[in-house]
Amino acid sequence: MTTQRPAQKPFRRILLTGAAGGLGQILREALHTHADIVRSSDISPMAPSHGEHDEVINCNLADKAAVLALATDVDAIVHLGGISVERSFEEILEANIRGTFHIYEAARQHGIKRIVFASSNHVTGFYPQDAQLDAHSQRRPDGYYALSKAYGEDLATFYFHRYGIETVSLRIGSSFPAPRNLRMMSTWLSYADLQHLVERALLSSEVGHSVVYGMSANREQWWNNRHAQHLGFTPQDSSEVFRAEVEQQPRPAADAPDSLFQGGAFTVAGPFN
Ligand code: NAI
Ligand code: 15L
Repeated sequence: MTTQRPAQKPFRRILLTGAAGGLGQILREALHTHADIVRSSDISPMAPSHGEHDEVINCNLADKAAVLALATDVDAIVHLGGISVERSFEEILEANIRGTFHIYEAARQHGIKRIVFASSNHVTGFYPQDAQLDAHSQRRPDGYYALSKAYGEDLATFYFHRYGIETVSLRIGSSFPAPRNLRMMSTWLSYADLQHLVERALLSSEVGHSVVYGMSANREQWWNNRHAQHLGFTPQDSSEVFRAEVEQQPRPAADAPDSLFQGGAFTVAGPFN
C-alpha cells in the first residue's frame, strides 16, 4: 500500500502582521492552507500558538531591529499591521509609515519576494460617490491614514523596480461581518471574498506591483478591477442580502460626508491638535 504524501504547500513560512486585529484573526487560520508555518505578529496580545506550525511573536512595527528579526526565514508577508483608522500624523508616522518601510527593508534583507499589503479605499476617498474609479485613477487620499497607505503603495512600486520584490496592494473597502451603513453597501468585502483575494494575491505569478480594490460583488460599485484581472479575483458574495436591514437605519443627510464622498466620515476626521 502506498501512502499519499500531502501536496506541498506554496510557502514554507508566511509572516502575518496585524494578527490580533479584525482581519488578522480571520486570515491567521486561512493562511495555514498556503504555508507550513504561519508566523503571526502584532503589538497587541494574540491568541496563543496552537503548535509548532503556528508561531506567535509580539512586535512593534515601528521598531526596525525587531521587524528585521521578525522576518527571519519568512517566504512571504501579509502586512495588515498598523493603525486602521484616521489618527494624528505622529501616530500614523510610527505604525504605518515607518512600520511599512521596515517591512520592505526586512523583505529586502531577507530575500522575501512577495508581499500582500493591506492598503485602503481611502487612498481615493475624496472622490464623490458617483465617480467610477480603477487602479489608474489619480489618488485622492482623505487623511493621514490614507496618505500612509498611498506611501505604502509607492514603497511597493519602488521595491519592485529596485529589488524585484512583488506586491499586491489590496485597496480594501469595508471588510466586516456585514455592511454597517448605506455607504458600506457599495464598499463591503465579505470575509470569504477577503480570503479569496489574499489567496490570489499570494499565489498569482508575475504581479509586479498590482493594485486591486477589495469589494464583494455588490450591486452598486464605485471601483472597477479591470487592471487586476491577471489576479483572477472573482468575488462571490454581495451586500444585497443585507439591504433590507441597512435601509432600516435613518438615511444620512444628502450633504453628509457619508453621502458625498467614497471615503465617508474619514474625510472629516480630525484635526487632532
Ligand atoms: P485592526 O485595527 O483591527 O487591526 C490592525 C492591527 O494592527 C491591530 O491588531 C493593532 O494592534 C496592530 N498594530 C497597530 N499598530 C501597530 C504597531 N505599531 N506594531 C504592530 N502592530 C500594530 O484593523 P483591521 O480591520 O483588521 O484591518 C487590517 C488592515 O487592513 C489594516 O492595515 C487596515 O488599515 C486595512 N484595512 C482594513 C479595512 C477593513 O474594512 N477592515 C478596510 C481598508 C483597509
Ligand atoms: C478602512 O480603511 C478602515 O481600516 C476600516 O476600519 C473601515 O473604516 C474601512 O476603511 C471603510 O472605509 O469602511
